Amino acid sequence: MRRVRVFLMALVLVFALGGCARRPDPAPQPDRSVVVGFSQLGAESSWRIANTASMVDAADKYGFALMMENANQKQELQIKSIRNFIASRVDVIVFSPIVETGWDNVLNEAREAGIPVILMDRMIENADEGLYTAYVGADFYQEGRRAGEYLVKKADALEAVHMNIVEISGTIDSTPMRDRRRGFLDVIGEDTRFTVIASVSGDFLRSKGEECMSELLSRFGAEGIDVVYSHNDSMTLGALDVLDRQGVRPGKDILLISVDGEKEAVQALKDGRVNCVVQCTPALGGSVMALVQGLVNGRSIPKISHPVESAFSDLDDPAGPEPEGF
Ligand code: GYE
Repeated sequence: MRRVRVFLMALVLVFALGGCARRPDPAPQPDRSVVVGFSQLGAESSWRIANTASMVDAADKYGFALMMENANQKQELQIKSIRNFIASRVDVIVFSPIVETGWDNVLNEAREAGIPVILMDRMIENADEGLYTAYVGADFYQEGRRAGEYLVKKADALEAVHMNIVEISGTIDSTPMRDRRRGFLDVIGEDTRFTVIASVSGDFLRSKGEECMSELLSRFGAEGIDVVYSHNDSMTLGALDVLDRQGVRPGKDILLISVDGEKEAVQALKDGRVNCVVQCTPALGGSVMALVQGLVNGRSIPKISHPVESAFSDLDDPAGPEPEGF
């Protein structure tokens, strides 16, 4: 009996020591066999450039091979890229639809080929839910509301009786353009202190923001405009250049409300040249690749994921959190 016990103890010891001596498992090797086809819509703004970098970094971290094509703001090129990804039999397609309509045929082709599609950043209109597997991007309607809520508070603080607003919008029929407008109007709509006197599209481009601002100033004069609501920082920075040249004091003579949170705009906010920056994060790559990993592992993934965002303005408590900018 005693001998059996000794033998068993020895056996336990051998296993225990064996366990200690075992080398740690090697670090997981990147799975380059997973191929992600990514159609980026363009390089129109700092936001877009940071977003592309975030996708490339995250794919690298997850060890996925990224087939990336940039469409230079042309929908036909995005459709061509998606067809190319289908023909190449990628594992997952990710794309940022430049506008909301016109995707049904190509997305049906992806569905027939059995390739899941993740919409990144922008949505598609009235989509048959089966045409895409998931959406990862901002809640643009809430961003628009945050812009409107800031303006209401600012008007209260200034005891403004009436304010003329001009809107410089993003790419017509894109999700951020539609929803940033809708959210903003839903907040200020019933308030008789506000009138939107013009809405022009600057296509999210700095150069067009500049053109739009010049045109608006020549149409209404600086005295005729109290507020510029610009759908992104690039266009706001273009507008600032024009205001500077024309001797109008941005942030004082005319209030500026912007969206995104790129470094230059955050600096302009700190300098009092922009009044409010609604945050929209371009860092979506990590969430997208986590979903790709989930799909590859056969897990079910959430249909809609929004990043947590806020807004920064000249009404904030100076002791509060500092915006970082990207
Ligand atoms: O605000 C703008 C970019 O779709 C959220 O597109 C994106 C927008 C962003 O060009 O700067």
